[in-house]
Amino acid sequence: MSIEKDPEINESDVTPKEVYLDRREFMAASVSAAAAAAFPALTEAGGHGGTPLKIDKRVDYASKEEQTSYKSAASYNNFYEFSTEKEGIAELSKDFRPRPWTVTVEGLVKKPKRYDIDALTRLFPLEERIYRMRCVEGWSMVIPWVGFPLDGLIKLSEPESNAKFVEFTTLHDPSQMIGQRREVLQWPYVEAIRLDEAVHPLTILSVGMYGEVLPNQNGAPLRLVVPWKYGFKSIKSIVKIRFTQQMPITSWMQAGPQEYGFYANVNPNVDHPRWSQATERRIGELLRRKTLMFNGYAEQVAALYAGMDLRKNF
Ligand SMILES: Nc1nc2c(c(=O)[nH]1)N[C@H]1C(S)=C(S)[C@@H](COP(=O)(O)O)O[C@H]1N2
Ligand SMILES: [Mo]
Repeated sequence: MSIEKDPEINESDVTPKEVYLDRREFMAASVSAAAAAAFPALTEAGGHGGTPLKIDKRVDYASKEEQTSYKSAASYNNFYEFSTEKEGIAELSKDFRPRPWTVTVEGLVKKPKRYDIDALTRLFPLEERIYRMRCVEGWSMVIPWVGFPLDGLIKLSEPESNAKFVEFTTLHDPSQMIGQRREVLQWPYVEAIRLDEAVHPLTILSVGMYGEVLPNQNGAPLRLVVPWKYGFKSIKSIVKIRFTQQMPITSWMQAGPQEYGFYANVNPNVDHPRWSQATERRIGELLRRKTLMFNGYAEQVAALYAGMDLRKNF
């Protein structure tokens, strides 16, 4: 259906909607009708309101386990920059501005560069990756992320031979992120992984989920996803990626070194000092499940830690 005004059509042929909607409402209706026409599959399947992304490849890395509902993934969040209350973050982040946005790649690389987020995204084919995600607090979800392997950006950046770690930094802007007005963590939020973890094919930079651009509460416009590690490694709203020789001090190591180690690999055999990590509550399920070694990705990643004592390197 077209609700555009056609000069060939006289007033009596115009859809009645236009008659009773005021001009602003009418424009809004036209825009959503145009969006529906452009993306019929999404709206028929029940779209979520985010901008749909063009996806080149889809792979399920979660053994066909049921996906967490979009509603849960978008309304039960950890994002201390806004609040420590998981249910409050969607609302508190609704006016956050993820564009314009730049991401700086710096440190021990031959090709340091500042990227516009959309230019960066266009450099890589987008993939949908369905991953299990496990929070250190004991809950888990299955999320269809949209993104690209971090390895692609690392190759473009040409790390120096002495680069051993990759450090990520979240935006620091207390005017937009009201949780940053209190020192609940050291701001800005910093996370880091080893370079060999960063180039691992399971490690992605995500720009979307459920086929759409990332909602603010999930880390728009760019977040890391490392599915075999506790959720806090998957840093949100990244503005800087820095290559270093020394192991960086991350925000969580700084906040509680006995509780949050650098590696943070999901490990049911190594308890958090204050609780067991043997089981988890999958959001949407009643009974707890057993937590899997490396969150179920042991086959792909265990070799990265060969010979390491995972109790010491937690
Ligand atoms: N910048 C930033 N990134 C962050 C966090 C945070 O507080 N700030 N929380 C982490 C934690 S503890 C988890 S479990 C995941 C939650 O991601 P989700 O809200 O998309 O499920 O984000 C991680 N990334
Ligand atoms: Mo978490």
